[in-house]
Amino acid sequence: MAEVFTKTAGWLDWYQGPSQPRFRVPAGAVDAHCHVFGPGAEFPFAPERKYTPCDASKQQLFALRDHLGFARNVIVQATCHGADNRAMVDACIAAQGRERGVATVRRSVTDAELAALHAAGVRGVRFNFVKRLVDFTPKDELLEIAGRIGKLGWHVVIYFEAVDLPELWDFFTALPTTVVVDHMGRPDVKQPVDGPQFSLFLKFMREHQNVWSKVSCPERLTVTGPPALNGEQHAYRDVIPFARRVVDEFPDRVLWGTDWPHPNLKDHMPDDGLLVDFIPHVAVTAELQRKLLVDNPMRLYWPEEYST
Ligand code: 0GY
Repeated sequence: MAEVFTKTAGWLDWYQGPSQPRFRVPAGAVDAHCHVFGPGAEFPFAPERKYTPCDASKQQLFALRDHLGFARNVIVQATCHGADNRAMVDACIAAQGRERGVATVRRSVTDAELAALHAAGVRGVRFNFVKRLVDFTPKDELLEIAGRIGKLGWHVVIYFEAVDLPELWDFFTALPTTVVVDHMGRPDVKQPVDGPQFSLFLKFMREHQNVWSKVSCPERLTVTGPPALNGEQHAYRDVIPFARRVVDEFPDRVLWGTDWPHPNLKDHMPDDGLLVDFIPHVAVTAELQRKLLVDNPMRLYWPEEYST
């Protein structure tokens, strides 16, 4: 009998019936950071997980993609599934080329398993350093994995919090692949955009041309909170200067994603339609929007279909 999972106390379900965004994403736009959770009865959550989510199926993800006007998604393996990539792979295969995946693998992964992941649409691995989400993995193990997946043309996605960047700097700058940072390295947006913490992140991108960033998750980073229900002009306004600075300075190395179904949010659950309305505040011209939503993710995840 399938195991029955009970979601973690305080866990909010994802937003039902998201609004129609006012901002129309360009044709061919990619939501480059989202997840699937289970369903637990079909794809059980990992024993080592730090939280138990609600179900968020591939059909629900595809419906959101279509509703928001995106053409494609990149599904990032969530920690609640550990290194069992079956739910993500199942979604990628079902989408018939409209989804790519970022997996979690251990050192024990075989070349045949990597080849099967590639065939399913996986183009990267995620290394997670957020202590509330994962147990520590030795750096030599991660470097070994990075060397192997680099040979497949894959990249490494890193997730960490801003206070940990100094300690992780040497490891990150030793990675031999393209490196994609989740959510701008989670800056503390109470600090100034020109302050020492975010300046270090900008230096990281400036000095290392292989480093990209997702300018995602205003709902996670904000202190001022969500937009008013009427969709006020400055949704998540305290995050805008940070994301805008990254887009302006590195327009060819930025990605954007909804982060649906928004794991671990306990204060408010964003309306994904309003999250899309955040985009023109951080990528302020049609050209920047095209780079952020189409050119950059296509170059990274669908290079065989991408031509300038
Ligand atoms: C995110 C953020 C979080 C969680 C995960 O894999 C995950 O569990 O990524 C978080 O809790 O900050 O990018 O989805």
